[in-house]
Amino acid sequence: MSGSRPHWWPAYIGLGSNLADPVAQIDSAFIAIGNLPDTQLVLRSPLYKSSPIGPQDQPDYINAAATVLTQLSPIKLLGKLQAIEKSQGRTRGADRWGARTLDLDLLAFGAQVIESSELTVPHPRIGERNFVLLPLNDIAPDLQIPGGLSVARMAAEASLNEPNIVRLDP
Ligand code: A4P
Ligand code: MG
Repeated sequence: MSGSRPHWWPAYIGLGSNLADPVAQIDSAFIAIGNLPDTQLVLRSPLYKSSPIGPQDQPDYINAAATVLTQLSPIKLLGKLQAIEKSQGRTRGADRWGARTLDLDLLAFGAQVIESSELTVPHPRIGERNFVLLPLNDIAPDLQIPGGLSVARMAAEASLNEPNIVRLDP
């Protein structure tokens, strides 16, 4: 029966790093995401370099985005992403928005809206952040953020200067 077939959900992941060779951290994270069980890495965006939002006494970030298809539940996928962060040396300090080797945010999961103590989807700060919107727009411009606009519309309305951002890949 088709009802018992596992469902493949499209999910969108934001990647960020500003410690310990950020370009290598993002490359490793793409590989790790591609190796997740019951998950296919479909698209990876170009890399962007951006000045930090939050505390300014930290290095510039490398940011990117990924599209996956997954049979995992949102909370299982979040757990797997946190395990990748941990395996790449992420420690969680008291510093909000402080420097980190790897940050993996679940930006959107199909058309689902989730508000639990562990997970908020869509990620609440997508629309405020050019370092999320520009790479996401490269791979999913037509994605409709539940409760919001398309990624292309949001990217067109995003500030290109706050923070300063430049695409590294062609
Ligand atoms: N959590 C809830 N919803 C989600 C979600 N959709 N995706 C919970 C991921 N996690 C989610 O996350 C804290 C808790 O959020 C998790 O335990 C999870 O249960 P965290 O990764 O430990 O904390 P964080 O990343 O420091 O917090 P936050 O608010 O997610 O930070 P952001 O928004 O990711 O900002 N500047 C530039 N230029 N580029 C950056 O990438 N990143 C940050 C971090 C600051 N400034 C930056 C950048
Ligand atoms: Mg995070």
